[in-house]
Amino acid sequence: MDARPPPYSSVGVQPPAYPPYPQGGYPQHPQGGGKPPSYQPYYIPNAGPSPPPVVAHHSSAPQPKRNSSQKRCCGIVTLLVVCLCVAVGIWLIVRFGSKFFSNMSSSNNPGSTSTVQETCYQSVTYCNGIKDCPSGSDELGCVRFSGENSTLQVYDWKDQAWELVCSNNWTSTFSDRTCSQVGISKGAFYTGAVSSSSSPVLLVKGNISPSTLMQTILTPSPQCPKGQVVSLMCSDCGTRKSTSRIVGGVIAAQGKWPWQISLQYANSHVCGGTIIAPQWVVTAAHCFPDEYGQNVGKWTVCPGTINLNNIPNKFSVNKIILNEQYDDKTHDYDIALLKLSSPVQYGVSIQPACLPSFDQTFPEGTTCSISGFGKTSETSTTVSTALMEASVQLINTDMCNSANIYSGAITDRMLCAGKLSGGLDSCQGDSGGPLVCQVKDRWYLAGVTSWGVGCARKNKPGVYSRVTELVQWLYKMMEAEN
Ligand code: 4AZ
Repeated sequence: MDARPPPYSSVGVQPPAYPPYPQGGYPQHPQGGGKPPSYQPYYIPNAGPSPPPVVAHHSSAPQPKRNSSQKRCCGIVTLLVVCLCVAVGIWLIVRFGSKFFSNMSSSNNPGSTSTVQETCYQSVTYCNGIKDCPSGSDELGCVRFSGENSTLQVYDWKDQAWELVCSNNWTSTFSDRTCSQVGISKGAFYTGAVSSSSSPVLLVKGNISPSTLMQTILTPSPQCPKGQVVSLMCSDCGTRKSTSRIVGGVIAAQGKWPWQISLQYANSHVCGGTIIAPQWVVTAAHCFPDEYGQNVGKWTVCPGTINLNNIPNKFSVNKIILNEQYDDKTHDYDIALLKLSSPVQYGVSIQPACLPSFDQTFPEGTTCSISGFGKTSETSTTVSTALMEASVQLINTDMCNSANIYSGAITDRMLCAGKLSGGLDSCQGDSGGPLVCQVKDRWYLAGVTSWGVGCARKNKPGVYSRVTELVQWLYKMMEAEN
């Protein structure tokens, strides 16, 4: 977290905090409707204490080994036969090779990076309760939450549209089942009914068991009989349970940002992250570069700490799920989800942040907060041992894309925040950490610290992954792990 005057030296785009900063220095469902998207994550499963280091990256099917020992053949017939065999071999590899090899890597190599690639060649009906694709990905991501009331929407396969759900006959069992469907299994936190004249809507029609998919027990209806729809929150998120006062300055008080974690590799802080559920942490995809980032067993998550020299809790990581669309050149889709080996216990120092609704807006100019253990100046060689915080303002994307700022590099999955005059920003080591905005009495994860040119420079604000654009991916991944 950099809160000093902008530097005069010139360094290029900050690379991710790699190699990790040892604490002492270096050694889609379309949002508005249409079909649900098919998300295909990279999975990095935990295979025990020391998974083998890995190699394969996205859809990199192992290349067939070339046979260099080609013997000299005398007869022209033998030569022709060999040529024919080679041609057939090449054709077979091109036609079936990548599928064959990618299947091998996902099923036979626990602990290695397996690309869960699923392609359904047959026609697929999304969200009708019937798993058309082998892993059932066509039935994932069929539930979402809308607006500040967090009204429930379910994708209706008949109308091929997202629809609100009437509160008639809705019970807490339905709420719990819905939350567990999106991967948050401790039971729903809040269910309410809000007025809506929306049309068409969905009505509860059937009974429910623990494995029922919500999309199978709802039926379209022109309107809600009582004009009320379900509003649902799956956790009591984004609030502080601490009574301690803020002391001022930029060092954060215990319990002020209870969703902040330190993500560590071999016990050194590398990135920040945000608790969103007892077993789930959101961070940045760029925290996991190929070379060693995929050694799941070396990563730990430290929640409830404001000082890296005093770590009260450490959790091992069970699975690292990188957004499959993450692009390390453009920083687009810079988001990852970590599944912890065991759930964290909420308390004064550990709380989840709220995930925003997919259509929640955080208007430009809103003052939000960033926190992290990142460098306190661009030229520093170490991260901060104390958790730092700063208030930043959300910056309009068109403005951020202007020629003197980031000239077009800001995609729809990004959000600029900071101070255009410089002096206040996130920095290396803050990556993956939270940009949270308070709405009423709750803090929402609006952004994930991602990149920027330098730190705290004039006209080079921090760039954050825009969570509203990625929240359906998060739910879908958690659902798939359920
Ligand atoms: C980084 O490399 C990083 N000034 C994070 C944030 C910013 C720059 C770099 C924004 O982790």
